[in-house]
Amino acid sequence: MKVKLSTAVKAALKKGKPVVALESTIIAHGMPYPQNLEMARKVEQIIMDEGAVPATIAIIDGELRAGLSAQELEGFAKNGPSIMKVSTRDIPYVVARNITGATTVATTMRLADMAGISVFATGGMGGVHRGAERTFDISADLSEFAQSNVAVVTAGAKAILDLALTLEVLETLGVPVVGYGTDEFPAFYSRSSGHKVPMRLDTPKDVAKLMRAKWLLGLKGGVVVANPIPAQAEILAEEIEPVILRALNAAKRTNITGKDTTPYLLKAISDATQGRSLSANIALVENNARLAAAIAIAYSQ
Ligand code: PSU
Ligand code: MN
Repeated sequence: MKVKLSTAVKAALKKGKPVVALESTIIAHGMPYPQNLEMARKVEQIIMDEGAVPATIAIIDGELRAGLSAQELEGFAKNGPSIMKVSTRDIPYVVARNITGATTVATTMRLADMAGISVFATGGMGGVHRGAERTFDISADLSEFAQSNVAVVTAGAKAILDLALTLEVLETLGVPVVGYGTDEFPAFYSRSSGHKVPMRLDTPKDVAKLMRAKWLLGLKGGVVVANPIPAQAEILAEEIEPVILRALNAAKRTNITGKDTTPYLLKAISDATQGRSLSANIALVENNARLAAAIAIAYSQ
């Protein structure tokens, strides 16, 4: 089975031109309408302005897709949470039953790899949830980094997670975690987390070199490119942490588990900050798209 490519994505890949994959779960489950649609359009525009081709990835009527039409993008934004959130374990079910699904970071990485797309921009990757020693809630995004040969530009990992444990699991899985212009692992809404990254690079060209080195060595799997949120959009950790703790408590009280956890927390935090966390989230996705395009361009040269 192949990923069906849009005309633009197909032409770019054929000529070895830079392509940047984008996920659809962030549209359907990560943000409310209409901000999600504005974000999805803007991010595609940023990638085109930088000189690369955007490839938003999704599954439509059971068909694996890279590169959506304007109408399809709008459908994901408008139908939001009523669309299935598809992690890697769900792919066979969705395909076999011709279902339409939004792809998480894990699933988007897998389909990007299948399509031959090496760079992907998201907001913040999934990771080890706080309290995972009880719940075992560890995002499939992490295991996918051991599988799919894709560099993912992410604003660290979401601050709702346990960042120390997330970094430990990435180390175990053999995944390079690159601080882009930083020595610290960024914490999604905040630029710093207090956790050091194992390596730092400062230019798209150097990231492209690391990607090439990894895959030429036959080292399977992805690369985390941890790109801090722009300073003017950040919410300081001490300010957002109490809000996160309240959201985590509310999730526990209402028995939110499994794949509902991340969308629930993002919404609760956005409600509690009157949308300030949503603005921060949008700013960091745009920032990641810009860097991903530059890396894709460097990698294609
Ligand atoms: N980044 C964001 N918003 C999001 C996500 C990432 O800024 O909503 C999504 C991605 O699709 C990621 C998912 O894969 O959150 C993580 O979900 P889980 O913790 O259930 O694996
Ligand atoms: Mn989970």
